[in-house]
Amino acid sequence: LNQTASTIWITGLSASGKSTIAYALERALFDKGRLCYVLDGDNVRHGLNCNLGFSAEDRTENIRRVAEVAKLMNDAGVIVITAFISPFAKDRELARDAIGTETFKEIYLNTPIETCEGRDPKGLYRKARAGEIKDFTGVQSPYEAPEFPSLVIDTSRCHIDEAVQRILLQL
Ligand code: GGZ
Repeated sequence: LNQTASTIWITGLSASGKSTIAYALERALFDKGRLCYVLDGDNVRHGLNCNLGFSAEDRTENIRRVAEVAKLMNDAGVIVITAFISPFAKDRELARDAIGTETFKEIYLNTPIETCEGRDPKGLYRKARAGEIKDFTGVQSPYEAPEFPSLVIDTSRCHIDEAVQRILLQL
């Protein structure tokens, strides 16, 4: 390997398109023969982070562990794509510090909350509005937008293939 593997850190609201873009990007990199892996709530929150919920403290610990795993995988030569809301700017900065500024590419999905809420694939926004879920990001819990992301993508205006191409240009 003549180059450190990157971590592509995708941040944004629930239903903003993080996982969809992450897996499409993984496919595109795989087709180029690159070793890559997606970390998301589905493969991390059920295992490594199964003891964590959605309080601010638990989200911070979730992101800290994900960043350490991403760093290890980058050291092993794997391109890592993360798809976590990661709502707190300070937690993303700690992730950047752990992974390395050159290696960490922050991709901000600024899809409007109205679009995310309209998609509501798991009915979580509806439940949050009904008070059946507390601490839901964008409803009762804050999302702090990145100040200087590598890239900003609004998935209500940008087709998934175009989003993948724009991210590939960052690598
Ligand atoms: C936000 C929640 C919550 C609360 C459950 N707030 O759209 P999803 O369902 O599939 O993805 C969301 C996922 C968020 O987990 P993360 O690990 O990405 O969050 S963080 O980075 O803030 O630690 C959502 C579901 O979990 N979910 N309850 N209260 N999202």
